[in-house]
Amino acid sequence: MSMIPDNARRQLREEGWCVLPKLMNPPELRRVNDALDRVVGEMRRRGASTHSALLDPNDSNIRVYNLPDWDPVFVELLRHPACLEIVREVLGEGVIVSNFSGNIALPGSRPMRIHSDQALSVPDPWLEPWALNLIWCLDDVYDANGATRFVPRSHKYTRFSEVPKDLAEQTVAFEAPAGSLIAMDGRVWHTSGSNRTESARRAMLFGYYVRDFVRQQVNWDVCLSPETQASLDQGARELLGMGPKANVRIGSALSRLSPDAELPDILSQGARENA
Ligand SMILES: O=C(O)CCC(=O)C(=O)O
Repeated sequence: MSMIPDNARRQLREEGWCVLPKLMNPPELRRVNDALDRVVGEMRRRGASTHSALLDPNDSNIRVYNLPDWDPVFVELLRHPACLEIVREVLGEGVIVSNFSGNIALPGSRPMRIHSDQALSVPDPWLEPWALNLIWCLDDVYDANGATRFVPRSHKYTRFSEVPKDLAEQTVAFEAPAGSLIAMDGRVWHTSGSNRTESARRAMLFGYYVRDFVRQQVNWDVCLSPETQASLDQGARELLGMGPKANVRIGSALSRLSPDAELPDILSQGARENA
């Protein structure tokens, strides 16, 4: 049975986003939050910076990269059945994880620059979704605590020249209870909000999935430790796009010498798949 209600599916297609509320139950949410707290504690213990000065105006944003290397729970999140269902529906069967990182916006945090993630990975024109963000809310997220801000329907912009200069002024904040998953078309223009609260944390995890011919932001073969790599099963390795082979799936029927498939069949099959 589908985990994605029809109205959410329609909203994702037409508006570029949808929220699947409370996909994690309280113990699951606690487990993920505990893991994230451990990561931040360990980064501090090692003296690693949690401030990305290239992205964030001040150090009230705590950035955590390479999540699958820190705890198996993050690999489980990437493979959550709802995530796999929705990425396959939007991007098709050939999907890999380009990046998985966390951004904890503490009081005083300020917005980064507005962008679409597909525009970070793929030159224009952006005619189809080649990327999808699946964002886990580890706290209630809302305007005042700096929830991600986005421009509804901005996935319709196909070129840099179409993107309005005042786009940052058209954003609205996501609102979702802790444990929810936000699905956002990779072409949606968005930014982080300002956390204007006294004490409310806003932690969100950003799973960035792409079609498997798009080069990943992270090379997992290099970034995951040998121990993590050894712990991954074949399904996880494939989802992370790991191993000696990279971009060989799409044209495989075309190049393979096979007595069962003649060129005209392959050409019409390819035309159907690309339609
Ligand atoms: O933290 C957020 O709300 C947005 C983060 C983001 O868009 C990014 O890191 O690219």
